[in-house]
Amino acid sequence: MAILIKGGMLVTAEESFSADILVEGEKILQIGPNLQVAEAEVVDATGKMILPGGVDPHVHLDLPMFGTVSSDDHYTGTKAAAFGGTTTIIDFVSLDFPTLRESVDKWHVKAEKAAVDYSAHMNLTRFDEKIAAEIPSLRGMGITTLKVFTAYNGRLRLDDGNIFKALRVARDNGMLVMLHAENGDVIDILVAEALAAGHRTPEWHARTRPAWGAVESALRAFALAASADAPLYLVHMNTGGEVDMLQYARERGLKVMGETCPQYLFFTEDDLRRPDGAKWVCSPPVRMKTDNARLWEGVSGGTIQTIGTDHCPFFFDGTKPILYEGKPVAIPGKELGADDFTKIPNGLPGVGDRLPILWTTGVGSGKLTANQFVALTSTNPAKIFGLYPHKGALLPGSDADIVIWDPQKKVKYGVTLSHQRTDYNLYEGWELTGMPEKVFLRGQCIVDGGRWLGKAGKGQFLPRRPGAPVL
Ligand code: DUC
Ligand code: ZN
Ligand code: ZN
Repeated sequence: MAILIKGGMLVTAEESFSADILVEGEKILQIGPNLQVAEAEVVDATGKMILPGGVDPHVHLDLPMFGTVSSDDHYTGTKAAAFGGTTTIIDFVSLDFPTLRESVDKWHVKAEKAAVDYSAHMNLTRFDEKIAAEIPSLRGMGITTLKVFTAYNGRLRLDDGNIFKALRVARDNGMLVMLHAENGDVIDILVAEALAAGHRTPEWHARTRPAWGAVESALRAFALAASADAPLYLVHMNTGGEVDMLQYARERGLKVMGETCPQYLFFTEDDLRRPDGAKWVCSPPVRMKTDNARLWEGVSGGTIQTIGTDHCPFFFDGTKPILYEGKPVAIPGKELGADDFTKIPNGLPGVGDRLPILWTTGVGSGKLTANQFVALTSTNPAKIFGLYPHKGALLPGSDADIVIWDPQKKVKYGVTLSHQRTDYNLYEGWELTGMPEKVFLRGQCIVDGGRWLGKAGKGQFLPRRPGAPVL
């Protein structure tokens, strides 16, 4: 039966207006005032806001790392996403097999239990003539984005020449290169020195990965992109200096874009000095208050285009089970690095926290308009990653991925409200105003208040189009 959502305030990236939405099957059929339909299930959204489902362009699910695995898989992570109002996620394919094709095929097997719609970026962590020749075939697999690293020497990093070559292949195929910017050489030296000096605590994770490495490698990659006449997307921006570099490059007409993540807007090295500091260990690390502030300027002023999460959770204490869907689960986590910061699995939970946290701290505080919030968390990622207007939009013909948002709902947020499969939440005890009330995925209600109506395997793989716009 059709669904008629009545009386809500639609919030898009451009405007807010009162209207009804008629959903037929998986799509939005009609939007307008006082829609009358003979046979439809009516959902009263009076006093609520209607947002397009969130699009998280940066998550890691079921990712083996540090002798363990990130604790959300493609089912649990996408369920958590849905509870937080996100109906599309983009994961990463690890280049673990000889060919791109094999790596993508293996990833599909893991990903098919997703409960919301999903796609993937390709981690381009090896580059030679064979890989270069195979890249164009990724388009046929629906993958149009390549992530490269300037850190993790000997494992993930490509040298500048190969990044330049990858940028040219991407340009010729309408693909987009994404950059993890840190200085791998400097990190390796500082880590060795820190360990030799007996430094073992989590704060050394940040102290051995200096902000200047992120700043200089971001600018270096922007220069490579300019030289290759190719677009580039800077992931997980974490320093004020990167905002400065992005602004500098964009003012000069370079086709460069940026993403930050909530953790870089709120947390600092001081959090790493807490007794439970390992909870905040991620790469790149959280920085200083001045970085938080400049990143906020970047998102509110329009220099930064998207807010993703880099969701990659681990248990804080993976020796103690938690109950997940009624069953005990324990997965080795941050305790692996209790005596050595280099052994702490890198990564944080966040896929379900993103919209609730940013609504209160961004829209509630006046740093963002509701329209900017939608642009940063849904519409812009959908556009940049070739999913718009299928996703990221409230338009006739778009997928009916719809969040009924209660702007008045007050909660004390934390691990019991977020559905991420881990034993802690970075925002424990935060007082939030504004939460998702109902979440629809292609016309199906999958979250209704606290009730989970979704199912493993109901998410669809989203093949993406090449030639997506540079915003
Ligand atoms: N950073 C993390 O902290 N974890 C996963 C991948 C990444 O880039
Ligand atoms: Zn990264
Ligand atoms: Zn990442």
